[in-house]
Amino acid sequence: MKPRDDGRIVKPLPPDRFAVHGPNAEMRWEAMRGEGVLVPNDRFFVRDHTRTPLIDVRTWRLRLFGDGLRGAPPRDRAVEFGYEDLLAMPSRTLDAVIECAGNGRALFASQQGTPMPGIPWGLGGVGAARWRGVPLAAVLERAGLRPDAVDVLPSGLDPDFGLDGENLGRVRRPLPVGKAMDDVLVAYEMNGVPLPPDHGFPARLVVPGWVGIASIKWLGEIEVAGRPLPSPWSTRMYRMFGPGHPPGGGPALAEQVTKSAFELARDERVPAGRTTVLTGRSWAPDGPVRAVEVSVDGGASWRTARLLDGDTAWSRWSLEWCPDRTGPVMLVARAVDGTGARQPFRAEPNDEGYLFGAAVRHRVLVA
Ligand SMILES: Nc1nc2c(c(=O)[nH]1)N[C@H]1C(S)=C(S)[C@@H](COP(=O)(O)O)O[C@H]1N2
Ligand SMILES: [Mo]
Repeated sequence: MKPRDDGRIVKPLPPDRFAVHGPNAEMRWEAMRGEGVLVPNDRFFVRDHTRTPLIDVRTWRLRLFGDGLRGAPPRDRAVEFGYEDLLAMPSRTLDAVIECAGNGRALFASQQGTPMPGIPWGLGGVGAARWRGVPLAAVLERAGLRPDAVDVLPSGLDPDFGLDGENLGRVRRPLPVGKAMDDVLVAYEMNGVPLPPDHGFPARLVVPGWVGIASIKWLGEIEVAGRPLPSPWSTRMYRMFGPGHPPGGGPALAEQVTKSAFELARDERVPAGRTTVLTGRSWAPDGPVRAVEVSVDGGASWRTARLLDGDTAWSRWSLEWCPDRTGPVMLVARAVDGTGARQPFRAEPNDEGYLFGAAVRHRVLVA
């Protein structure tokens, strides 16, 4: 497949399914109405730092090196896995959400009056898919993981990333060995087909519950070390900076925050005097949400939505609503996570606009 002439994403991006921001494409939530739990590949959001590379699987290798492996192989004598090697290892299937740390960033402006720089994601920088692959733990063990290893540093095969005129090199971000050995997958399938180019073909990490940048696509190398392996994606980016945060910035972001989204277009028309079934989805970093509450009066009163799913990657919900008056209405949805915590009214501001976790306000027009 050839890349589109006008874009850096390979797959088609029809405007009824995606809002495009440079080399990134946001899922339109209204396109998920009536869909199953998982987001079809033709609707899944794309976040590319530069562009989608087209990788020849015959020459592709996943290479592991560093002093966190037995024998401390240097980069030029890395332990190698080919595509067929991965396919031959015992596989695991995992339904998981991948979500950009900046998902919801535009709501800092529209809902809290504090615009933040960066990709102006609405709430569509997220998706749930069925991933199949090999546990990262199995790959690390086969490569000879030492018990004193501390960090693994996966990096992608997409072009180097430049920021403010500086070349920061390959997109890469460290994972502590504890998380790497827990539930991380080296995925080669997405929803039953080989990973599409835009989502990391031939192999990517899937790091459940964590900010999307941890789930490195087009995996090429993994350094393993007995010391921390910082990268610009864990030091300069993907930390909380600004008032209310430690002077040099907070710790590297790891877990996401709980969110909810309506499967509605912005300013969608809703008929007056008839029952409409409002639908949406909620998700939390460490398991299913306990409840979802919806307000049809801007947050003055709340009703409990019906949860459609049990223990799934995210939870679909619905609520019947019969608006009796015409005019704009502010709908609000908030989830209660497994610990009993409710999404707050206000998200914690930070200079990069990460982790917008406040209850979403969604305007519709009753006509
Ligand atoms: N190599 C590489 N991996 C990457 C990225 C990238 O640009 N290059 N983007 C990251 C970010 S910021 C996110 S949110 C997710 C998005 O995954 P998706 O495009 O499959 O939805 O991939 C992550 N992995
Ligand atoms: Mo992201």
